[in-house]
Amino acid sequence: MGYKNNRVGYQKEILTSRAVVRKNNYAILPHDGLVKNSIPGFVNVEISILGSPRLGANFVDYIATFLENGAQETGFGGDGVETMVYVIEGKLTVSDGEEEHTLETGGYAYYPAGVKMFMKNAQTENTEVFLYKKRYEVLEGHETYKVIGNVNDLTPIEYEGMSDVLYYEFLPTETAFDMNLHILTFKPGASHAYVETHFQEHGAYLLSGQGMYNLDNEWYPVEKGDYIFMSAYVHQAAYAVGRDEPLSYVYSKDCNRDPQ
Ligand code: UGY
Ligand code: MN
Repeated sequence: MGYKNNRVGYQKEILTSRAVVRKNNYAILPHDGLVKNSIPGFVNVEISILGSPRLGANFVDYIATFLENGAQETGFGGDGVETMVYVIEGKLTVSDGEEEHTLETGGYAYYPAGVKMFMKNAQTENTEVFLYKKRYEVLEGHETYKVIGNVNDLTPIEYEGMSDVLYYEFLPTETAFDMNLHILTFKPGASHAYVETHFQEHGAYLLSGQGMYNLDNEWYPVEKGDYIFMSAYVHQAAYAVGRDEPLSYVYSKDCNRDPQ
């Protein structure tokens, strides 16, 4: 616990945080506790590293705001590393150096390992994105390929038969892909049907709403702008609370591989 001077300078305020960090198990990183990082290649981009190997993840997640003329100039990912970008709000151009695509709000791109992703803000206003990268787990005889899409063009799936929990799958469900990015959205009052425990790990960025999240059998309040890391096997379930907005998050999940 610490103290900070408020703007007036003579009153003290006790600093508190909702952040929870249980390395190699789970973490909640609320938006107001994130700091800006300087990462080579990102120019005019405010970026924070979220889940990473230092937390126990086999991937790296980032939340980034591309300012006017913001760009990733040296190429994100590349040798052995696959990448994904999801545009939370704004307009972003992605390119592999040859073919260019402009992603609007809800747009996403997957680039296979070995293909660098160059990015630039395609508007003068800020563009906010969620970024993901992971070392690709090669499977003999299978190869992934570039995927470009927009969530608004996907058909939502009723998650495990529940009409108040919708699920969007960004990538093809083909064996070559060793991960997928999804959106899960709970109407106020909706919840998972049971507490999950599974081999796969997640990094989740909350896009809207408020909820209570069970992590390792502890319940935590969460809201828009929070990031949650869930390692392999950690207990996990959510209830959406609030009246208006659905609890909605974009999250990664590894898939299609047999553990060694
Ligand atoms: O796909 C999933 O495992 C997802 N239902 N997990 C989660 O929301 N924590
Ligand atoms: Mn899960």
